[in-house]
Amino acid sequence: MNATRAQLITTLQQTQSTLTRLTSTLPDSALDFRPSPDEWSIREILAHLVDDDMFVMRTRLERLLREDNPSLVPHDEKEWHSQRNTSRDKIDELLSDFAVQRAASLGIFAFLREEDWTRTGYHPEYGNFTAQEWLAHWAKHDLTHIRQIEATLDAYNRQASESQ
Ligand code: NI
Repeated sequence: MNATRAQLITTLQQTQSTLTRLTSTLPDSALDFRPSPDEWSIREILAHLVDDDMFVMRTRLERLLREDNPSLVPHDEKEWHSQRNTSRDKIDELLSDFAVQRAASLGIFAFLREEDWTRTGYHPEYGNFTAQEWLAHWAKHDLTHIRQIEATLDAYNRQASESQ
């Protein structure tokens, strides 16, 4: 396995422990805090990461592997947010659901043979991409949302100290 690929997989492996470290002991007031009315709370970011692994990221990877250059459909996050299942929104549920989904996703990456990494799909926003490029996109998506959680937590802590 090449170094970049191994590094990207390590990034995906580390997300679960990073999310746990950042969020597992937060009070509900921090989990539900919004930096602004149209931004997601930390709880919603975690739910997005669970659902994305289950319904978007891994589903697209599976289609890449099973179909020849499948045409993938854009995922509407606003629609997702308004329709999402909120029945497993407790912090321990979100973190354990993420662990299960991420393990399943990593299981697929571990299963790929060298020739599988060059399989392609087409997406209207991203154009043509390979399984390898999808892995890079996925790792970047993790890091973007981890930074978003950190920034939201900073904003929460700032307003909490200002209101004292
Ligand atoms: Ni996202």
